Amino acid sequence: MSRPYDDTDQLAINTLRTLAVDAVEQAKSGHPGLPLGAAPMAHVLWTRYLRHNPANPSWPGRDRFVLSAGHGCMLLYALLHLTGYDLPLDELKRFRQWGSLTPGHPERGHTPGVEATTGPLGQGTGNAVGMAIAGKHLAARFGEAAGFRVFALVSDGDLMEGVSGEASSLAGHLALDNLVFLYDDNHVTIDGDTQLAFTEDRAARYAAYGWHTLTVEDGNDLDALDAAIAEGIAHDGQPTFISVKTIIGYGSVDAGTSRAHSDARGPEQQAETKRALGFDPDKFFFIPDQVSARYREALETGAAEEAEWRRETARLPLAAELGRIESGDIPELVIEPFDGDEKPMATRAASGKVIGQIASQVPQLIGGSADLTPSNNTKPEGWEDFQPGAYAGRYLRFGVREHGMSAISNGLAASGLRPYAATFFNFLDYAKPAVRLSALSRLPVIWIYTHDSIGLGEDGPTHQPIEQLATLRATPDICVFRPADANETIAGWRVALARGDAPTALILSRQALPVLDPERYPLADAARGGYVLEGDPDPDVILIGTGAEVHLAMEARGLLRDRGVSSRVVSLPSWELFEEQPVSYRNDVLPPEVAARVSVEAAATLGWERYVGLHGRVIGLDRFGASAPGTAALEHLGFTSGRVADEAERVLQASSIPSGGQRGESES
Ligand SMILES: Cc1ncc(C[n+]2csc(CCOP(=O)(O)OP(=O)(O)O)c2C)c(N)n1
Repeated sequence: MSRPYDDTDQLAINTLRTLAVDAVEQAKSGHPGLPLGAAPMAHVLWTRYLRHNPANPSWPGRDRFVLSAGHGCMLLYALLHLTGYDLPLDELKRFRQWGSLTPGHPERGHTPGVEATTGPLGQGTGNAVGMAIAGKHLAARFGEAAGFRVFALVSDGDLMEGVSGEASSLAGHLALDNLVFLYDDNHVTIDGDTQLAFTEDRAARYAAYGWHTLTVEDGNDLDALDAAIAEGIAHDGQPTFISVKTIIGYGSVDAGTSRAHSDARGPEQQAETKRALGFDPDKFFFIPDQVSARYREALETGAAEEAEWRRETARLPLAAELGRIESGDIPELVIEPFDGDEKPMATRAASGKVIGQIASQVPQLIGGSADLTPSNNTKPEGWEDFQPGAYAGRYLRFGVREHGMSAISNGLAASGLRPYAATFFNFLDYAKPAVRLSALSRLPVIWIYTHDSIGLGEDGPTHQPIEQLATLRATPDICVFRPADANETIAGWRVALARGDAPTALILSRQALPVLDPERYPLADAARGGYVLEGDPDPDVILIGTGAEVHLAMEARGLLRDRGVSSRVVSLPSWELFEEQPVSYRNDVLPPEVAARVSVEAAATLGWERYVGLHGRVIGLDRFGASAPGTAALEHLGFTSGRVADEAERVLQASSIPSGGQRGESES
């Protein structure tokens, strides 16, 4: 410890507290309890240990601070304002208001200095683990100076959520000693005391995960907090978990009770709390000069630390490659197309081959699978596993932890790497909260979901996705791409890597699919989301498919031709990309005057009306699948070219009678 803690530190802590109280009162909503209890640990960390430069929030060498208990965000906003980030006091006064930089929970990319979007409890723990992996990885690949440390403030709610167990277990296994959790152990959640539902020994749980554990008995004891944080940072070979015993709502009349957790407590309590903390109740958003000066020291120390870091990293042998990673730029990709005379190939297998080709081309690529590596085809030859003592490895063994994997991947992406993370499509349900946050935070994670339909076969309805495509398509800001063959898979990977500011989900088949001849079909147009694969310029009927079902549409076209019906096959691997195209292009692909349309996709029908229109038919699946060989499951559930052709003829007949939309039956 350099300088003893003094009255200014105490005043600074109470400034954090009163800013939170005033902001919550002004907004008439929010969560004052956590800031009041946890302000001392945050103060010690931010003034003595956190390496950051408020003038440059994106300095790659900075330490990361994740407020996993995002509801306590006024604590973070106060720290960001006071230490000199571009967050004026007026923004604190506009806490939770339309258009402010201080939303109700922290949003990465919205507020300078916010590292992770948190609020859904538990997510921040996984993000922090992902960041710690990134820090270890960069240090091992490029030299110590390229790494960084990660601190997370976590609450009871964070630790109750399963995702924290998944992520923390992996962090312990990986011995991430650049990671420190500060646990706000205040024994209170919304319903009351943690005795109601959360009584395990948290420190013992973390010790069992392989973490170094420490306890601070009094969350207001600055020396004890300082010593614990210093020990956590210095401790080698394990992440550190510090239980800090705090009092929720410290200083307020509701201190120590669940009443202090949230909500404005009214002007009287506001005044009383401020008085108890030694502040004038009639001064609002008051920041004493000496407090301001103390926090603003971060600007000077931060600038010096960043300058030193720049000198050190410039001397690293692979400084140029590190610079490329930090720039976020992706090089021009060289990917060999698949030949038309190639044997049928599952798109998951094609994806594996693409990863094999790009692994050495994209320095920021890192990835893995939730224990399905041989099925997801995600490990490129030559990549080592990321393991303790082998942190330069780029292949991540996430274990059977889909949710943890996904929250961790968000942390990797937030650290400037380009992660991919894989599992069976159906297990998106185990990962969804983090996938949603990748979209909300605009993190360019590449989600790889294989075994994309009932076509996966024998594993049966427990493993066969139905509603997952609709779920993802309904999620804003994520690009969903379901390629029809190996060459469309290349297009999908190109799209995913080019999207540097949003996630992409590649939806891949387990079963082998014919490889379309790139000499014959305009397969690169798949990157536009939808295109005419083949067919007549002036068709009677349009057949639209995605993924494996595109091949059914192609076969159906042959059947229709034999019956004297002209048709066009449109492959529509990505609704989102197609919607981004100019209307003229979309009208070329799906001419408005052709009302006779049939879509075919082995998934929930929801939403397809937008492409087939009122007179079209949607061939899909609004029931669960069944255990059988994939070809049998598809056939029994109505996915045959004969069915597609029949529906097309029916639609043609019906389209001459304007009788409203009709949905195809799910089963034949
Ligand atoms: C996934 C999720 N479930 C529920 C909530 C609603 N919620 C907000 S805070 C909270 C619990 C608060 O307890 P704790 O985490 O200990 O925070 P503290 O009361 O100490 O501020 C809950 C259930 C949430 N934010 N995220």
